[in-house]
Amino acid sequence: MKTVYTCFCTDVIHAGHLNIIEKARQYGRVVVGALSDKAMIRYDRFPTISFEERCRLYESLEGVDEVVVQDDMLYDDVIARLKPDYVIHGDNWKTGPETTLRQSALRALSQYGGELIEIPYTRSDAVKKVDQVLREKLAMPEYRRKRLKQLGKMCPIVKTIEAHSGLTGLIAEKTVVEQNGKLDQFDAMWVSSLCDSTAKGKPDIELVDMSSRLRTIDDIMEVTTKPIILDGDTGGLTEHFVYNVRTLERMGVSAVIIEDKTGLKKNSLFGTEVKQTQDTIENFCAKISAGKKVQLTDDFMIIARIESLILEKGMEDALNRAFAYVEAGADGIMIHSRKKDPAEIFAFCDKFREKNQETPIVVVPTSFNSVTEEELASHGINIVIYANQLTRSAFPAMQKTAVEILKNHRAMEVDKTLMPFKEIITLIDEL
Ligand code: SPV
Ligand code: MG
Repeated sequence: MKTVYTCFCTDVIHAGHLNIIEKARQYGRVVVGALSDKAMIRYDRFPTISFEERCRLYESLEGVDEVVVQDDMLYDDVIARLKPDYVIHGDNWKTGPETTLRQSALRALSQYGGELIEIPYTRSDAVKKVDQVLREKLAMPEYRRKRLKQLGKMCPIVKTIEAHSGLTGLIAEKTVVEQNGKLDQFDAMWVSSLCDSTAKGKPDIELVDMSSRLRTIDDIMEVTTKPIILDGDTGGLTEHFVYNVRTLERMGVSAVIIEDKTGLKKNSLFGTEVKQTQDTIENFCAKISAGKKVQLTDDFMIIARIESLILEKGMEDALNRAFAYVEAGADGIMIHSRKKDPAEIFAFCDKFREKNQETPIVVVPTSFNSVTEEELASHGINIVIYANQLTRSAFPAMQKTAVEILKNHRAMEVDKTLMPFKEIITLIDEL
């Protein structure tokens, strides 16, 4: 008996999947590959049910003879392992980023004379609706909030990019690259105090108040599904912080990072060039504990940011604080530095990891920007935040355009550097 292989990466079965099974049965024994969690998240399909539940769902379908794991979104390994006579897939992968998957299937099948069967993709309102409902579900607070913790378990390092508006949120949500035959994208979003303030033309000194920050978060949430880490500055007064924890948790924010400074906060990238005061360990621990106490779910994270290296207080102070903050209930540690060389960050992480292998470590490599994600992960770092690069790339582009229009008394000269609006609106979803 011949075998027919197909891969599913869905939490909900629709007519399109049933059609594939129906067609596959005509060729032989049907083997369905269940795409693993870590492959699904790179493929822009964040799972809303567990891998085991997905396997059970596929097994329960009439016409499916066996379910196996597909660990990689490329087909090379699974096809080499199973050597099916046929692979069956909808013809929708002939264009767009999925062509790379199609190529991998063809490559693997050609090794032994296997065949690819492509059937017309089922385009119906019902199928479209299932896809839409799945995406909408991911935007709901209860799904979005827990997604950061889930990602921590699924990927070697959670890649986070700054967003400060609906549009930058869409860039964080939808930018996908195909490289070396693999798809990649950002995992989470950082609502930076620096960029949120800058977008409003204000300095980064906790001047933009929480109501305004919440408005920014809501704008981003309206059009995205990825988890949000909020830059909570100092967290403000503990008496206020507890209310804000409740609000953020209810909205579906996944984490707030608060830094151990007090008084008038200035941006860390100024370091010791401006007057900044570090909070005492006791006060900051009390703030963390108070926040943890009011939290209602296990999903929300309060991450403690240590400014000792920024303020040149030394490694020992940084480490002492890290262990004290974890003891007080912090769900993660962010260690910051403004050195070009990541050596002090790595030294901190290596020392911290000698005693603590569990607590997530977050870094913001704005200054030490030559480090790769792989190097960061090898020192036990779990979350990397690209904290301001979108703002810094947009600002000079906008300024240059304004200058050119002024100089030329018309817009023709700049037009070649501009994206047509037709292209911009492809980012925006239509309901
Ligand atoms: C921010 O993005 O606002 C941050 C990170 O707090 S940093 O600017 O490096 O301090
Ligand atoms: Mg900040």
